[in-house]
Amino acid sequence: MNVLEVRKDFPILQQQINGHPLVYLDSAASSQKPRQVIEALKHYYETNHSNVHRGVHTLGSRATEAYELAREKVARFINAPSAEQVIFTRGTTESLNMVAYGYARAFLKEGDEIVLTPAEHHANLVPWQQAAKATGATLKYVPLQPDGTVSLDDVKQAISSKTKLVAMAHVSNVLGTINPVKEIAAMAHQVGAVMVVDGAQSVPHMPVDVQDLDCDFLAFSGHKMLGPTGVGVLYGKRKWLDIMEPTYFGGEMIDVVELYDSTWKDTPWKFEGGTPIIAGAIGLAAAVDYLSDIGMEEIRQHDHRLTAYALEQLKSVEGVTVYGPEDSRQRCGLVTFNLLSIHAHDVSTVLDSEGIAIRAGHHCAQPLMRILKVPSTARASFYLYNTEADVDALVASVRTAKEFFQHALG
Ligand code: 7TS
Repeated sequence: MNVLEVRKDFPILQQQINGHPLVYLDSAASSQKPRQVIEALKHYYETNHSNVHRGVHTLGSRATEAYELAREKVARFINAPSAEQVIFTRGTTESLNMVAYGYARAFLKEGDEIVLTPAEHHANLVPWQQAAKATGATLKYVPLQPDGTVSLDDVKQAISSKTKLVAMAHVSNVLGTINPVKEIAAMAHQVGAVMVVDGAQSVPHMPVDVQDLDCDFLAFSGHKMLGPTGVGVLYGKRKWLDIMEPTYFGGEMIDVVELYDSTWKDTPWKFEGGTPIIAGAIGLAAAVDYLSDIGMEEIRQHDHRLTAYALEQLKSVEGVTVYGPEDSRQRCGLVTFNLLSIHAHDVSTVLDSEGIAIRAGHHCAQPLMRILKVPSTARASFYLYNTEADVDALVASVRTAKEFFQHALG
């Protein structure tokens, strides 16, 4: 992979911010888009747009074909056994809520347990809290190791015959930790529980094979993997999708509608009520093509190299605290840190003045911030268009911020 060639595909990166070349280190929040994805959207709207699955005119057939082809491409990308197991949603948040409504609320009851970690993104935490309240089930948390990793012994302790659902991020959006979700899925299955994997931070950065993981559900977002905003995916095992009720009722998802009752289409269409996310799915398919052409293993290695380099460089700055595992092999694509006791928003503001975009805040993981005993952290996240020079610019700017605040604080 030639990063400098890759960068040419991303028009947004060719600009100056505050008088400096843009250094975009916030892909974990949302990635930038290559020309190929932007072109696919333009081409679709300029030549093929129409509503899908209805009418018999030519544009309708073209749009339907492109939409269903997108489903097949996404299915191949995650090695789903069939395209019918890929549901297009608005993103990870909606995908997880659909499992919380269609599976957890429908099948869990009082006394059942849902196993999570306290490092989950709110999207993989709040829906389970709500499902627990609605069903009388309880939440059980696997404690984190001091370095933020999850130990399989602790998971074993937390899982029991009461466990009905285990939900975990494949990669933490704050610590960057890669969780052993394949092994955890096997443990969940031993007690008859389902394994829900939040793949928002893994699917964009590494090969993810749902059959190899043997997860029951996988949720991810298009916008973090070069695709447009407003589209994401819920993958599910057929046996669950077939028995789950839809979340949204109305047009598109029905089979026969009577005055007092109705029946639904088969999966996945029964989960896609209303006009689906047609352009989003087509844009996501273009993103999947782009990623596949480079190769996910190649991308994983590139992100890993940058993460290892950033870890080493940031640690060399006195006053920087880095969170998460020391060993970069346990991480994927991001480094979260704080500088002295300076608020991460202030650090981020100094970096922005030098054209460097990072994320600062609680990263939608408030319980984890409490464990780390900080109100917020700064996070630099990497993707296929980042270079070692980007990391050097980050570290130089962190040093500038340190000098600035030390001077200002006297
Ligand atoms: N799960 C994880 C692990 C995430 O990182 C995110 C988004 C979500 C779920 C929710 O995804 P959405 O597309 O539905 O919003 N994470 C971040 C982040 O770390 N900074 O901004 C968004």
